[in-house]
Amino acid sequence: MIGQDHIRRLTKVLYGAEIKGVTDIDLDRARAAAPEGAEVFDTPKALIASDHVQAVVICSWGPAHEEQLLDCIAAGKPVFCEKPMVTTEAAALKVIEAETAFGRRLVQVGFMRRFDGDYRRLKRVIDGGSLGAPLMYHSVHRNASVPEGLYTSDMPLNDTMVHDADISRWLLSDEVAAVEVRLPRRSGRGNDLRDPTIVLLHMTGGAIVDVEISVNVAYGYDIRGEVSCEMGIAALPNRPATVISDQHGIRQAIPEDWRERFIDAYDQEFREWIVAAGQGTATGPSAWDGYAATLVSDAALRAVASGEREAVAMIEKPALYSEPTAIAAE
Ligand code: ISE
Repeated sequence: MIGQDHIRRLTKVLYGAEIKGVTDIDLDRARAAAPEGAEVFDTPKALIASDHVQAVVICSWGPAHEEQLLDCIAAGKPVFCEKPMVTTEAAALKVIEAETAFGRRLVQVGFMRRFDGDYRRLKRVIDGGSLGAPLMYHSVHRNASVPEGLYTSDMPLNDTMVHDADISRWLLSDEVAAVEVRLPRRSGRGNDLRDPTIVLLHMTGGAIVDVEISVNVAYGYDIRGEVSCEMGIAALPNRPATVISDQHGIRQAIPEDWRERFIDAYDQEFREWIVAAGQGTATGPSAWDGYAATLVSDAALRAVASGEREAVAMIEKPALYSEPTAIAAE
């Protein structure tokens, strides 16, 4: 789904990229999705190795990312990788080791919320300090539905909560120290997934984040966020949508899914990626951010099994991820 949306974005919306090749585990879908003139490759390896391919966008499912990312890094090609970057700590460490050995940032992870205007303004208010230090962040992340059969029981935490893990670290400028998970009784709406879920993130600095993950709410895609600080509250606004008043009351439309809610964020994310990739590097959320978010998902999955608070232990941050990547002005 997201691969097709990014093809549309790169061919019809943004300037500066050309799609030279496409591949998919289902080659018929690759053929159907490939824009005119793009080669359909049999395997990701063949696509990554092609001399016609300067940079790569990975939109396969999470467990396939490790090998594809390592191939891109070995080829020295900038790579945009959809979330989750990988699904295990061991895989995340391999990506970090490969990139640090290469010596230049190549990987950008698809945490598109960081490019959303509302989240950027929220962060500016928190960083500005006028409200004092953040104490709590309430994050609500609700999906109308997820593809039946394609969405496995670890995915609400690996694929969905991973956004909240990343945005919490970014908004609060802090790392996650420990994770707890609480599950209410199962919804009667006939879904095998553990859904909804409450995840508590204990940040290193003492702030606490609560995240509601729901992937089956039916009514739409509902993203909310509110940060309680020492001297006030900063919250994401409701989406601007026409307010309808009629005999049913006063209401506003809700986005159908993430493509609609984050359309501008995805566009901006790729605008910035195209510039960096054109210069042989990457900016935006890094492999370090992908690693950190993977550790949080891993800890959450352990917390489901144990019912306990599970600690998150990070390696020391390599210097490659401490400084912003230098990009020449276009
Ligand atoms: C889904 O898995 C995604 O990939 C989207 O980026 C996210 O916004 C959505 O809420 C997830 O469930």
